[in-house]
Formats: sequence, structure tokens, C-alpha cells
Amino acid sequence: MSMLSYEKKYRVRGGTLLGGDLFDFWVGPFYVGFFGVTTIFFAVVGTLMLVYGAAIGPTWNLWQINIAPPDLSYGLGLAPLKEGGIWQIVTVCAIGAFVSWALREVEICRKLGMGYHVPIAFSAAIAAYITLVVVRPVLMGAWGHGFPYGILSHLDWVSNVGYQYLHFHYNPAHMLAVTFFFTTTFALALHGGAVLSVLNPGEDKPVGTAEHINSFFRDIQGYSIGELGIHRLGLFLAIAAGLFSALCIVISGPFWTRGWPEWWNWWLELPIWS
Ligand code: 07D
Repeated sequence: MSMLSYEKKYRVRGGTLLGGDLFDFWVGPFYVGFFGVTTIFFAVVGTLMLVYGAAIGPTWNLWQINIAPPDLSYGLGLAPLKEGGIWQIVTVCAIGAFVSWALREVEICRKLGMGYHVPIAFSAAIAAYITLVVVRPVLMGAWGHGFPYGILSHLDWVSNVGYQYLHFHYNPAHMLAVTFFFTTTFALALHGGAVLSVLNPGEDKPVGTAEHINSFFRDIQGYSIGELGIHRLGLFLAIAAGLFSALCIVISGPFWTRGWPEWWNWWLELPIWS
């Protein structure tokens, strides 16, 4: 089936959450939908605000451009454009664009009769972002606790906030988030490697099947999680990475104000030692 007739077969009307038939059409390969329109709107306004912020700032050096949140003294109020207001508008636009994109994914899933796994997974990343720029600043009482939009400046923010808690590696949720991130890449490397090894075995060799992969892993470790299982595991690991990231930063400040190494004193204080 050529790609075009394939697309025609799956370009079904309906399944929209908002806007009914109004935006239910495609532009070239792209589905539009109400949320496609809102994604474009928020992305364009947000990007223009970033460019405006750069234009009134001291540098066009891409590494050094910095759109900072308002000073802590503004609390949870609105700040003038040049004193953090741009950051506030960009934040609204970013959330608008990310959530619109997720809802557009939902509409496409509904059209195709698919599960909502992809938008649910993306929502974990959105949740981590919203935790950084809305939930934690609100719990801490000032938008100034959000991270600045800039390549180097956001790295400085991560470093500074990390050292405010003495040693961020001791944050237990950060430990779990990092472990989930590393395990995600480990699982994908094993899965990608395994699939390529049977589907691309080299010239003149027969292509293998999922059963070859199952046998490989049974031979090596006595157990194969299976074709469906590896994808379930991958989705779980990746979502857990995002959610534990959100957790590690939301507890830093609102729920724990001292150094993270000190948190582990509960272990030393267990009654079993005395
Ligand atoms: C937040 C991204 C969401 C993305 C969305 C979509 C666009 C569109 C379009 C290009 C969650 C974006 C889409 C923009 C683009 C086009 C066309 C995903 C998010 C919605 N750390 N640490 C993390 C490690 C240390 C510290 C997370 C490792 C130090 C602080 C992760 C190490 C100190 C914070 C992580 C390490 C420290 C973090 C980030 C190693 C500093 C956070 C991932 C090996 C001295 C942040 C929620 C993430 C966090 C965070 C990993 C070291 C501090 C788990 C591997 C010891 C303050 N660290 N870290 O959040 O949790 O993904 O954020 O040393 O705030 Mg850390």
C-alpha cells in the first residue's frame, strides 16, 4: 500500500475533544485539530517573547541569553515585563503549548482507536516541568523559585539549587529518578540491540524472530520478559524517571530545608543501634 492510500485509510473524522468538526482536517501530513491551533499559538507567542527578552537583554550569544523569573520580592504576584514578566508569559505559553500537544496526541489516539499510552507518557515530562515552574514556586511563595530560561543560566540554577541542599545526590527521590533514567537507557539499549540483531543479522543470514530473542535472554539470564513485556517495562521506567524527578525537586524546600545528607540520619537514629 502506498503511503498516501495508507494515510487516507486512517484519516478518519471524529474523536475530537474540542472544536467538533471545525479544525478536524490535515495540512499535508499533519493533523491540525483545535489543539494543533492552540499549540501553534502558544509556541509562536512564547518564542516571540523569548526573542523580545533577548533583544532587550545584554547579549545575542545563544549560550548566554537568559530570561529570568521575577525577583523573590514579587512573591506570587505579576511582575513588570522587563523584571520577570516575560518569564511569566513564556511559562504560561510553554504550559499551554505542552498541554495542547498532549491533548492533540489524545485526539489522534481517539481517531485511531489506540490506547492513551503516548500522551500519558508525555504527561509525566509535562508534570516534571510544571512542578519546577509552578508547583514548587507556589509552595515556596515566589515565582522567583522557578528556573531561568537560558542554556547556561538554567545549568547554573541546577547547580546552585543543588548546593543549597549541600549534596543533591543524597536526595532519595533524586537517587531513584537517576536510577530510573539510567535503567531506561539500559533497557532500550538491550531491546534495540536485541531487535536489530535478529532483524538485521547480516547478508545472506535468515532473519530471526521474537522467539530468538526470548531464547537469547533465557540462555543468558534464565528469563525473558517477552515482546510485550519489554515495552511495558520501558514505559514504566521512563514514566517513573519523570515522576521521581518531579518528586525530588518538590520536596527540596517545601518539605526539606536542610542538607540532603542529613536526611539519612534517620538510619543512624534507628532504635536498633542503641
Ligand atoms: C523537566 C523536561 C520536560 C520537557 C517537556 C517538553 C520542548 C520543545 C522543541 C526543540 C524531567 C519540552 C519540549 C522544550 C522543544 C523543539 C522543536 C523532564 C523535564 C515538558 N542529576 N538535579 C534532575 C542527574 C546533580 C539537581 C533530573 C544525574 C547534582 C536539581 C534528573 C546526575 C546536583 C534538579 C537529574 C545529577 C543536582 C535536578 C532532571 C549525575 C547539582 C532538578 C531530569 C550523574 C549540584 C531536576 C524535575 C528531569 C529535577 C534534576 C539527573 C547530579 C541538582 C533526575 C544523572 C548532584 C536542583 N537531575 N543534580 O527532570 O528533578 O526530567 O527536575 O551527577 O530540578 Mg540532578
